[in-house]
Amino acid sequence: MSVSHIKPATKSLKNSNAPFHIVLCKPELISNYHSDQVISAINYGSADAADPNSLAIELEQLSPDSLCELWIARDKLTSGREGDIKFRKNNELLFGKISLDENSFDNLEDCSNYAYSSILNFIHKKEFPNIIRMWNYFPKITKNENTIERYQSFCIGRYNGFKHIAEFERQLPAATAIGTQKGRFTVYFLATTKAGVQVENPRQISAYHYPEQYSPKSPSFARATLKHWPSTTQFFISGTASIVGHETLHEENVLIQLEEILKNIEALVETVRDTHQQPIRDITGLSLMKVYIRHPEHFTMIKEALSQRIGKNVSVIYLQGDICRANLLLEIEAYAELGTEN
Ligand code: 3EB
Repeated sequence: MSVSHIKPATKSLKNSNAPFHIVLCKPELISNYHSDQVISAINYGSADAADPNSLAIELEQLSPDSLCELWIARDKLTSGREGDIKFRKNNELLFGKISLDENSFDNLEDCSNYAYSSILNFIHKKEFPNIIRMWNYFPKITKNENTIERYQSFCIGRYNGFKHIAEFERQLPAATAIGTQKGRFTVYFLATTKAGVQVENPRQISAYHYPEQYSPKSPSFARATLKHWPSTTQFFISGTASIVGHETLHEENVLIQLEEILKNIEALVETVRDTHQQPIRDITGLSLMKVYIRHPEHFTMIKEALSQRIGKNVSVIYLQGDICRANLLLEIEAYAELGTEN
């Protein structure tokens, strides 16, 4: 069984079985790709506003070599817009984004609910009713507002969007929710014609079953999703923190939080390897990681420790971001393309 150790950035699309790739690359490399195959060029900290396929997320990069998260499709894409949602799609996938000015709403809960209701209404009318993965970025995530934390308002709005779907917990995608310093309320997502497979973490309570202390309506996401295609499988790991059961561990120590996070990610990797028979041995078989660090002064320490654990084949981007619980210093999400050839 072969586990791919080729850097995704050097993979040839022609020989690939995946309908799309996610690569981290220097922004100037984007012009090497045909624009009708660019799903999105996600820029952190700065963006080319003139490019309709670019998406700017207001998170500073901590590495000196600034990278762009490039989503590239195998087949040509077309663009569309419905209400506030802009999308790119081909026969296999739809990538959507919504970016809202919170000031147009009474509060963050309404803004979040509007975003989620819009997205869910939109995808259920289209040929891509299955959301595989979602990313949420908005300012000041742990700030108190109207007696609750803004993350909780976001969760309530999101939950009230999902709750109209029958057995919605079984449809929840993998997700990330990270706080920016400023900027718009932004959600982007991947939807497909056929559903993905949810994966939960045996070390953690499912977020949608968290007790009420974290949010009056629990966070609506799965720990990971597997998306099977005819000849390959993609693995999307949600933002993962130093949480065991439902509790934060190691409040004071960012390096021990890192170790706990890697144990959580390892547990997800083992689950897809052993329960879902996927060809991935351990975390060195992941394709990329996005690392969100609350305090920039922790960057060098985390980079050194993480580099030793993941080897050279995992591409990593380090971002300054606020994690949704004040006592969490670090969060890591991951993605892998898992070959199926033996
Ligand atoms: C956690 O496990 C950490 O609300 O969409 C991670 C990933 C977290 C996604 C979300 C929250 C979310 O609870 C926080």
